[in-house]
Amino acid sequence: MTGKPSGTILRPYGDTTGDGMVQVSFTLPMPHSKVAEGAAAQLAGKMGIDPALVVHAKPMGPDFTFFVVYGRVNHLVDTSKVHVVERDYPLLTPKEVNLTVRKALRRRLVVVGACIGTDAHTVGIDAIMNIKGFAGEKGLEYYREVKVVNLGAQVSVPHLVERSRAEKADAVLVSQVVTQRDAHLLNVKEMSAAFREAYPARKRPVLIAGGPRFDEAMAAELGVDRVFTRGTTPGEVASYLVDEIVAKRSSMKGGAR
Ligand code: B12
Repeated sequence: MTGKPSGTILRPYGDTTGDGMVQVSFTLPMPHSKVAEGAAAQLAGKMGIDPALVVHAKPMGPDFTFFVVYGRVNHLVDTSKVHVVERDYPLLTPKEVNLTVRKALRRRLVVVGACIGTDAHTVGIDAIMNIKGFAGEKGLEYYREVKVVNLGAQVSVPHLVERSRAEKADAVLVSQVVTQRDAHLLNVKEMSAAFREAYPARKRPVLIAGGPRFDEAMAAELGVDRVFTRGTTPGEVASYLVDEIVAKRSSMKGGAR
């Protein structure tokens, strides 16, 4: 094997193409010592990294040590067997979004958003919803034909359902950043179940979950229509909403209400 990518089969690369070198980091619950560094190398070995070089070890308080390990793996990656969720809707400009909503719905599209459960990480949902936006794009508040109701942090599911009903929401956007004990998954499942119970199937708002540690392929499992993850921009969300609500659903529901 020359190390050169052959077709869809790849090796990772550190110094020379295809040399198999990777870098990983982790924390062990033990004070920093030579034994701790040996333990880190042992773990890396068990992960298939051979040889494994501990290139960084830093005490994290008296009882923990953080490591960076650099070394070679022999695994190959087959890109033809990778499954990802590709964007299946056209990216629209704010002008196109406004025009399409106005023409098709003849009213503003209503979006209700919140961080649910105990999660107080609002920066992500604010990046999508608030006018200041993200990555050079303005948030949904900037879109004239989108009414944005951002409920903020630590919103309970019953309150979210109640506000969505009161606002006649077309879409509900929830953010989950904390993943401890799978809180993000459990909270989103609870949310989607509550919406299914509260609405007849055809009247239910589009449900979107977002946050940095979601897997986009989990939408069905979580009971939502779409999952957005790291690096999402407001324009992607607006374009998805138009595609889902205007193009796919308004024919079912009857656009104006
Ligand atoms: C800022 C921050 C805080 C701030 C939050 C302030 C606020 N108003 O949001 C404060 C200080 C309050 C905080 C508190 C805590 N935090 Co904190 N925090 C962070 C930090 C540094 C940055 C998060 C952030 O703002 N990212 C920027 C935004 C723009 O990115 P984003 O959230 O990924 O959002 C993007 C996408 O994911 C997506 N997206 C996100 N949501 C949604 C929703 C929808 C609908 C859509 C479409 C898209 C979308 O779009 C966004 C733009 O692309 C992270 C570490 C890190 N570097 O990520 C830790 C981190 C998230 N926090 C963490 C923890 C543990 C906590 C605390 C529990 C700490 C403590 N012991 O008290 C508390 C929990 C408080 C609570 N009740 O939730 C951990 C979570 C670990 C885990 N496994 O869950 C992290 C990862 C730090 C770490 N490495 O340990 N935190």
